[in-house]
Amino acid sequence: MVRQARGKSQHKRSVGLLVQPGISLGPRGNPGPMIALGWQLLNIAAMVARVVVYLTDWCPYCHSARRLLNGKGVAFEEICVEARTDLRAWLLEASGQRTVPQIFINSRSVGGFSELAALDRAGELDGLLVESASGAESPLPS
Ligand SMILES: N[C@@H](CCC(=O)N[C@@H](CS)C(=O)NCC(=O)O)C(=O)O
Repeated sequence: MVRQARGKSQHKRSVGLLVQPGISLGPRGNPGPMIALGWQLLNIAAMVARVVVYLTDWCPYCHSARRLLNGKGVAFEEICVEARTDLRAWLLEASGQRTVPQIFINSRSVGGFSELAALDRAGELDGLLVESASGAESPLPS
């Protein structure tokens, strides 16, 4: 099953449009908070990587991965591998791991939630999320 989580690229684009008024307008002539908001919205709009999460519904680590990605405002696809021995076998080959979630950014295996969170702590995740998919990446199975 493929679901689009928060995954509306139109939404991302329309959010980006709010940035300009955010920068130029502020309450009582103080643009500070609006600039901060503008930056935040700009970051959300810039999360353009293709993110795919293979998961199961009941898995706590999957929920944690979802929460982290939602917190970043990034659109991602969820592919449920509950009863999918074919996808489980492919994931083992592609990631070297047997557990879920398995996360791919622009078709590159990032690992599970622990690895995703470690990348975030190291300050490296945002950089990966703003790298746009070139279209040359190998397609991922669903
Ligand atoms: N360190 C991994 C742990 C993931 C994990 O243990 N996932 C459990 C489900 S929550 C799992 O896949 N267990 C084995 C299985 O379901 O086959 C991560 O952070 O993603």
